[in-house]
Amino acid sequence: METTGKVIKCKAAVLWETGKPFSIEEVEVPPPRAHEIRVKIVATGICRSDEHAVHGLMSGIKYPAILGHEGAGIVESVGEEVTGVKPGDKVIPLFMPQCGKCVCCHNPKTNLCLKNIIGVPQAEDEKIKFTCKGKLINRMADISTFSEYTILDETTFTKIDDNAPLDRVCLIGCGFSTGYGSAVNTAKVQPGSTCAVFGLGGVGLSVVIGCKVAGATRIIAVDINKTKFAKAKELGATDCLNPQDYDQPIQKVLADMTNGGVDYSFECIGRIDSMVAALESSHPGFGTCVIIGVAPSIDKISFDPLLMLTGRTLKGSLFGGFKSKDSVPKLVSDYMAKKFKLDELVTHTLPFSKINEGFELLRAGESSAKLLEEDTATA
Ligand code: PAD
Ligand code: ZN
Ligand code: ZN
Repeated sequence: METTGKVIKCKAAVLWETGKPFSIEEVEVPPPRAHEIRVKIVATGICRSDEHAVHGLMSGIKYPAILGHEGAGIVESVGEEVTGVKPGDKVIPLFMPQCGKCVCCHNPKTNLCLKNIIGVPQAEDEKIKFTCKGKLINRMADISTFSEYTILDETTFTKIDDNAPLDRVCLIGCGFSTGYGSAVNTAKVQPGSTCAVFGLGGVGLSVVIGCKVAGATRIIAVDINKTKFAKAKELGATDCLNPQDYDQPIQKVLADMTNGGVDYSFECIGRIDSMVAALESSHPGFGTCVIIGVAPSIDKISFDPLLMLTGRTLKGSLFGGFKSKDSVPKLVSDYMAKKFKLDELVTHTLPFSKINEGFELLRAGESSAKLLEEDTATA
């Protein structure tokens, strides 16, 4: 390709300061080094974790930064020693890397990789791949999908089916896999069980899909925004509750509805009070609560220890427990084989240049997953 080996100048959404809107800027993306590839991002979703990062609430991100971690794209060029992928191949960037070498990668009980930002912080220069107006721009989760081109280390991408629609399977890069896997891997929802899902954004709706695929017979969806209920029902929720409609705490309402509590509860909001409510709504003796929502690290969770002594299980899940490099291609194939729904999660599709409008939709609670696609006007 004519760009191979050269610096590419392209558009990216730069967050110069936390709490400010993104600026669409021209950035320079260097050629990939050994063990890296350079990818043209074709579509990217906006996840609530990006919004947390806008406000400086995700640990491990330095600013100015290019955010975005739910994308899909096409390989533009490959660095030395990269195997198994060539220009033109379709890939999904992985915010949870899988190095295949560390103690966690070798352990089937976890999908964490010690290369992960949540595990061991990487050297500063490892994170910096972009420049803009002479300044170094930091990255999010070492992948930064809010850019027309991005550099990916071989541990942070996976090749997918050549026929996969990138404007759909990008959701497998975060929200879908996170929710779906939390049900089928982390909780291991059993057929005939009862589930409660707190929060019906892209993640919570994907939990609903996972519970349904796993054979749950009752799926109770909880959200303060009633406009989310129609989609939740379409995807498999059997009951929808707005906590604001009740005088009692929602965990009490759930316990009354389910003969003492649910088999599995999932917190997909990122609020400490909802995490405790989700735990309290799981049945004593055998209930399992899975925390998925990301709360600021300064928040501390506190609850009655008796909740644990009486036999509930509290778990957390990142990326739905999926070992990313191994699992994402299979999830893409399963989507193409129509084993689960995904298209229903997309509520809006915007050109990349309207990224700030996409975030406004998220803040207004009007969307579950928003996609930003290549913007021919600004490409
Ligand atoms: P979203 O903002 O699209 O959805 C959140 C939903 O929660 C919305 O429908 C809100 O109306 C609803 N909500 C807000 N407050 C309440 C409340 N008090 N009671 C009930 N419902 C409420 O977010 P999302 O689906 O993109 O992400 C959800 C969380 O999951 C968020 O904290 C995000 O950072 C986290 C996340 N975790 C992982 C992971 O790997 N663990 C991955 C991706 C996202
Ligand atoms: Zn995400
Ligand atoms: Zn690893």
